[in-house]
Amino acid sequence: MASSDPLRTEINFDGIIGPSHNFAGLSPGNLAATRSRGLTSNPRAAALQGVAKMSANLALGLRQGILLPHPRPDHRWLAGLATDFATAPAHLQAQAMSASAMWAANAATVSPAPDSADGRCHLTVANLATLPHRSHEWPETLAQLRLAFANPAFAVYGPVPAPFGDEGAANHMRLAATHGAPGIEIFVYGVRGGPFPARQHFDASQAIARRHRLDPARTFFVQQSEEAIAGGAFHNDVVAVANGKVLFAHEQAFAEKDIFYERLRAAMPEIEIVEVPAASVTLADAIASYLFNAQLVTPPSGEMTLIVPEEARETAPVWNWLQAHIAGNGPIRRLETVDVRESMGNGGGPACLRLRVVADPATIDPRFLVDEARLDRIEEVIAAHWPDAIQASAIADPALVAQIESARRALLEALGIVELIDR
Ligand code: SUG
Repeated sequence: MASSDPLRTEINFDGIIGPSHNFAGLSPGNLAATRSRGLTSNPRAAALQGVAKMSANLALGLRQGILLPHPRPDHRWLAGLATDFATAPAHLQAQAMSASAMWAANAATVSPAPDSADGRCHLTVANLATLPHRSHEWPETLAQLRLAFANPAFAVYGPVPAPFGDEGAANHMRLAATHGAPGIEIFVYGVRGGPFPARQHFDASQAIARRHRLDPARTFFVQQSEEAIAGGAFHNDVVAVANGKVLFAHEQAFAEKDIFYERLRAAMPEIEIVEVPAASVTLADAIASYLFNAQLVTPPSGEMTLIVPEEARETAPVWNWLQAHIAGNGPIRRLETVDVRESMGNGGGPACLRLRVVADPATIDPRFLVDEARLDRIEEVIAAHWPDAIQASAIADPALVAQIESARRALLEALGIVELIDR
């Protein structure tokens, strides 16, 4: 196992919110997306909100990367179904148009180099096999990962085979003294979710841990509670998040949590488990506000910071709990709020929009890293090309499709990532 490396830092890769962002209500068990079904979306505003979040993260001193919108509609996927966009039935049109690749936490599971027996950073693209509109993301995601992480410091893998559902980093947490030190990796899987699907399967999580050559003594598998999934926590990152030696979770996040916490404490005595009791914040309020779908980060100042959506401020019990924690002696020292309302309308908070990779930035294709100047350029392209609004009933409009396709092309050209244009 590799030892701690000061060159390794955490980079958040945010999915740029694509020009086809719309509210088709394609995710059963995702209460926000179901509520938004049929509403008019605002792709331009959505993407600008995403850029503003990245810009705020840069201002905190964090490293920032990007993943790119996928080609939509996905003609290749439709061809595999022996149809095309103009003649496909409405449900396939909607599934082919989804901008769901924006939620980069579902792009892959990442095991940083210090955790792996071979000293490389391992990434397994998520198969997202449970829901049709997400099941066709992986080939394009894999192409992007293979470009961004082409350096031999990385090992990039194809998906775990279906039917073993895998939704990537949204169901994976890492605890480590510092980012560059060997960590503990936690895989959270679902078995039952009341009326809703359990999207992360145990066998998929186990396959990834084997593939990434993780130390079994430092790898944990824990079941997400049925009540959490049934309550709308379709991914673990809706009810828990980890950073450094802190695990921040809702009391009802895990099945058999006492045994889990005991085993974690034995493996990492310095762990700080910050549990929010249901008596202070109900599961329903935690899910509605996305309190835990926050970015828990350590900026260079060392002050552990929780980046929550505006909705957390607007939910009184959640905001009260956060204020009390900050006023007390807890490990989270600072709060930041971000406005990602358009993404939230589809159940995607600040943490859903990013994939964390611990690596030496010098080993990453620089076209996938951003500074303020590059974000300005991205903002210009979005302002000039992204549709202002999409009515859920009008996603098959040929003029809209043409605008969405040329918008993506304009972005890839501006960023010089031309390999992806006609992949
Ligand atoms: O898979 N929503 C996404 C939200 C993903 C959030 N990601 C994390 N929790 N990490 C999902 O349910 C709705 C899109 C639609 O209905 O068009 C959607 O796919």
